[in-house]
Amino acid sequence: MTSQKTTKYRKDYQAPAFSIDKVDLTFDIGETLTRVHARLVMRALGAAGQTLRLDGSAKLISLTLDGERLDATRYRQGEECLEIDAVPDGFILEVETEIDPAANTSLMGLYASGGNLFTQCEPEGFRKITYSLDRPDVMSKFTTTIIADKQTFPVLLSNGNKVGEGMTDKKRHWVKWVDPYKKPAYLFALVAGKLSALKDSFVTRSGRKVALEIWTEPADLDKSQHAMASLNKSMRWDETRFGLEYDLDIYMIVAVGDFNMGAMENKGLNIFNTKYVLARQDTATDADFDGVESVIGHEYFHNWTGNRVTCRDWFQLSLKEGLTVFRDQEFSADMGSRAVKRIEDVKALRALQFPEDAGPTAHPIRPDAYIEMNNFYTMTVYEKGAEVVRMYHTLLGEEGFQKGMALYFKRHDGQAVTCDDFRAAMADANGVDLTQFALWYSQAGTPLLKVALEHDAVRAEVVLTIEQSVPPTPGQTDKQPLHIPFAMALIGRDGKPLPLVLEGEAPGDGSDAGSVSRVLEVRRAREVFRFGGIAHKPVPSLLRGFSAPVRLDYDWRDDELAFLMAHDGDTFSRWEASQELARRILMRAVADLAADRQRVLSQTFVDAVGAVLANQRLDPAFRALMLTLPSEADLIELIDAADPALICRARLGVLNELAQQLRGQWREAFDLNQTRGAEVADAGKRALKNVALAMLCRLPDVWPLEGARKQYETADNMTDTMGSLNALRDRGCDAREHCLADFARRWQHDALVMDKYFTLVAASHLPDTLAAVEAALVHPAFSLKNPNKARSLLGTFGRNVAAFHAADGAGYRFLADQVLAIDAFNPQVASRLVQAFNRWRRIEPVRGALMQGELKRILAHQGLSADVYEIVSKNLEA
Ligand code: B3K
Ligand code: ZN
Repeated sequence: MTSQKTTKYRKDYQAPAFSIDKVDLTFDIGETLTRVHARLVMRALGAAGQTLRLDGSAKLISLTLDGERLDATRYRQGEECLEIDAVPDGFILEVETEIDPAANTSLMGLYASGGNLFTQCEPEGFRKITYSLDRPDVMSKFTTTIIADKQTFPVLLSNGNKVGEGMTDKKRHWVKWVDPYKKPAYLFALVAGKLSALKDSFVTRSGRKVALEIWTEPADLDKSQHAMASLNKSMRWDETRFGLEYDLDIYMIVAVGDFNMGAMENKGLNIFNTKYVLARQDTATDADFDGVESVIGHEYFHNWTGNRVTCRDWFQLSLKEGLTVFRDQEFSADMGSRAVKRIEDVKALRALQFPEDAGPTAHPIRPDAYIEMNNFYTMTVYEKGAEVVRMYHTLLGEEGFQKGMALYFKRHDGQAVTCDDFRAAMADANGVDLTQFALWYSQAGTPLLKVALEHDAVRAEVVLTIEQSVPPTPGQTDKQPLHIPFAMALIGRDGKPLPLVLEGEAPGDGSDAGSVSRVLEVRRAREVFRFGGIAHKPVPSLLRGFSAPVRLDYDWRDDELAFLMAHDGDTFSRWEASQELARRILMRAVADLAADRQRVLSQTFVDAVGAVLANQRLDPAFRALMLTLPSEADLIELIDAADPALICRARLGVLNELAQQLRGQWREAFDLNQTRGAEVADAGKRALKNVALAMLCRLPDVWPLEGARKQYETADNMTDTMGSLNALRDRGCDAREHCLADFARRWQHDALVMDKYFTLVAASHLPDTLAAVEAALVHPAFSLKNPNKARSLLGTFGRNVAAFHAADGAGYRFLADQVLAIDAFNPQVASRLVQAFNRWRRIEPVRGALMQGELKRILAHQGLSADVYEIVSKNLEA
């Protein structure tokens, strides 16, 4: 664990003083300890006779320079480094270290899980294995030899191609791997253990045959087919859409149950959280299947955007992550419903990235400073980063964007580069000026667009005024106007979009004049667009497709939103109208409850929801999204000094009334969307049916609860199983107790399904949820040491607005205790969990003070990790 709490700054970047052309590693895996021998072929890049400064924290056994053993007088060791003075221009350094993978609870470097060994090196895990230059701009050719007992570790894997294997004695065997591509140390990987493989092959478009292997625990092999199918699709898609082909003879994926994040793109040897590999109809929901496909895609796409071209330094992380998320989003959009995918992505961005951008840890997609890099694998770097890449695509079009990609690879293949290099490739390939666009990389905070529309009936003109502002964020007060693509349309009385001709344009003059949907380029703080030839006041459809990661402020009337819900031809904006209307209804309900006012639910709203429910022509998956109301957490972001209890009650009141008033239609939607099996084509029906079931279970009747129980008992797929359990989750009733207990018993030996069980326990709004979560901590299937378990139970609890924000502060106290317990062995996981406190300043003052108190208690804790320290201290800064 690092205890160093020093800040690193982007402006301090210095090119490496040495290169490592070759790294030869030998891992001698013993019963408990592992010996690592590293042979580094190094070269000074600057003046001769410099001091060599290596990154490393493993136990050093010996150090040899050009064959001469160095005694302790010849080098100095610091906390995470080692210095050797006056090294020659070119030399060979041999480093011997000893590590204890079973004792490694941080899951960084080489660690044990279920008796097998795995690595995780990004961003700075390689230094826990040996001493070297552990920075992404030092790229080397790696060979890896692994020696281990053949019985205990029959499978020995590393990056690249296998070039040899044999026995060292009667019991121990060795395998040697060579990776022909230069790579930074963070892409190094090793796996050793008892694993089984699902094998397949892929023929690239130039005709090369690539072996595909997915390695899992033997018992899980029957759950890896979907991952293999997803890998095949990913490889084909990258060839057809981006023209990118795989470059090694083998591609391996290994699934491990103990993993700090989703997956890791190590060259030729991806290591995955089991959550994103294993999926079978009875154990995984439709959403899980989609998650596997998208993460398999994501890691595969990194082979070009991340591995062939990597980051110069970790401040540039979004260079590979924003781009690769954009690519995986496009992949999923091309494989399934583009409309649904876009809505899901924007939902996630708003639920998780917008609060980050408005909170104490706000940072630009290319941060300027960090204490612990692991804290910067954020929604901002990833998801806002992907939105920034998407804006290039919106501004340049698919063809222009692909020209930019081609130039990027032509210039930078085999290099470690910066976000500016990417932007330059996009600009140069298209001959456009993207200077102002650079601000998206340097400014934090979600921009606000205030839009006003005026209609002049005499001149038959619409004047659209757009004012942009970027809110202040920690350390950044002065913000500049951004370059924003703003897609829009004007919808006429008949529900059809009007041809758009801007002042000074004529159809056919080479502009977009006359098209019914346009992308306006907003650059100044205030922009005015005049559209001619519009006789009647239209309803504007704004920020279509969510063309920029901004907040939008436009004063639609309720009936205009209902109109857009029925007529907007842009599926994103159509969905957005439903959310905007619901947000208004919910906000009013909160205000009414606070003021003790009675109000009946708006008929406009009820009718608009009813119309969606009844519209059989709409994709059921899309309808399910339109019928899902903004969450309690969404409302906390919209209300100052938010009272969580009031928000929960108000939202519940609206939902209950909606359930009641449309009960016949919910029933019909439930009945009409029954399916059997788990056909992908029926996923939308399952989603809609389960939304309807959850609504029905809000009625004060018994039959829906019995209906949910029946669905649980007869379900032949996990989506429907979870649909019934979710519907029962907040209802204290026999059906709930029966189904939950049965679920936990039936799946006690399946770790991933048990994660779902712990999620259900922690997400409940029933009053005894904290007690249930405390009980779950000692459930035999639970382990605080396993990140998936900690996230399922405690991560979910931290997002449970009702339980976490209990008025007496018990939820806060509980979570703070758990964070401290986890921090002692896995700072990365603790640092994620503690972020449940990030929004404490938005909560009403009494609870806010309780949250602040817990943060102070955490900060005062002895031996706090740098990870948690960085987050908590930012939370407490003025
Ligand atoms: N690049 C890895 C993330 C590594 C996180 C280190 N804390 C997974 C990914 O984004 O594909
Ligand atoms: Zn990634």
